[in-house]
Amino acid sequence: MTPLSLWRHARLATLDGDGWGQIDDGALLVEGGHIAWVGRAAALPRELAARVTAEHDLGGALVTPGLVDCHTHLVYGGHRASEFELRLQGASYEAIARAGGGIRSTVAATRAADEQALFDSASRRARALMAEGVTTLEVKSGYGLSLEAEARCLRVARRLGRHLPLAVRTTFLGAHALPPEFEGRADDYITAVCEWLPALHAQGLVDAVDAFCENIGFSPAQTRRVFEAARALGLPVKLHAEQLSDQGGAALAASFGALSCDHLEHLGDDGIRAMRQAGSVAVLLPGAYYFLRETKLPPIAALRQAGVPMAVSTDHNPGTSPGLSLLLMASMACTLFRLTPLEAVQGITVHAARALGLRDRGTLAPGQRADFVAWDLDHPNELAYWFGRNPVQRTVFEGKERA
Ligand code: DI6
Ligand code: FE
Repeated sequence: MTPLSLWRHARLATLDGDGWGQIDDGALLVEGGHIAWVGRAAALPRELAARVTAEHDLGGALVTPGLVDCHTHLVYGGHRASEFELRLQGASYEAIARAGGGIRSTVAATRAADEQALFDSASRRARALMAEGVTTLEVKSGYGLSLEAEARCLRVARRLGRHLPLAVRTTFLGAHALPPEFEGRADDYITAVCEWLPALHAQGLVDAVDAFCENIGFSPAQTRRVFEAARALGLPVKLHAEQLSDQGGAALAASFGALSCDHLEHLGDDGIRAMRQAGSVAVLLPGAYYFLRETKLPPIAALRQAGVPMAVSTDHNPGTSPGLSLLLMASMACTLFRLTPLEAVQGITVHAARALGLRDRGTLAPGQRADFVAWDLDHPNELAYWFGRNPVQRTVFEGKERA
């Protein structure tokens, strides 16, 4: 029998069910990287207690599931601080993109960077997220925009997952922007993206497929072609939808059973209905809303009323959300988007896991991965309350304490 380790003296917020799932005097029993049992310490069955080989005292800390950042563009070269200055002087994000700046400038810097440099900068960023309790991280490509450079970025993402105590999910976002060598030939570029996908998938580099469906990105018809290529390989899709305008992207993505539709500031009722029917998660990205000084709010009340699960993520990227604090995003989801603290915390745990198609994490329950965080907090609503403070005490990843 595999050894059992008992993590005791915890105040648990399991997030299992509709509420916080609070259990005072709680304990977790971990077996081989998974949770074998969770509950009130006094209720631990005798036969399990007899098999415990290691005990850890959590000192009465609040314990939640490990955090999940379900939408990041973590791998890229350079930064865009000068573009930020231009925008502060009045230039719009779209105008900068149309003039060949924006995403394209990061593509140039990413292509110029070698794999080790990309790994070094991305792992520094990943460590910043991990320090705040992130145990699962999604990483998109989308700044290479050639087969070779997209593969390089996805390899870097995979390497992060091998070298750090962190679970990494990769998403191919070849349809992020039109690279300069395809200027005026967007349909040809989409053909290329659809050809690259099987090659990248064959190298084990792709867990999901995404696109930027927008007037400065790709049309719904082009997005559909990318999704058909994904479906042919059995890969799940997600979409940057309705960020700057309503393109009907969410409904399109939902018709492909999308795991999630992300951004959604301009989402309409049809999109909400389609997402509800497909079971797609709405991924809210308050960092991009804030940094673009957007004023159109995503339709939170309507999403809530429709029962569409809402996740919250950093959208970390150099152009529209250069932030590395998932807890700050939880706070901003409340102040800017009017989520409740419970919704915000579900958004960075259980619903974020669902946005990645993962059902083995995001709550504290038997059978779930043993990824959890001990916090110097009284109540889990404080996760969305403090900002600029890191209340992490200890993080356990796959049953082992992270240094
Ligand atoms: N929407 C975003 O907010 C990021 N990508 C996207 O499709 C921004 C990417 C960037 O500006 O570099
Ligand atoms: Fe994004």
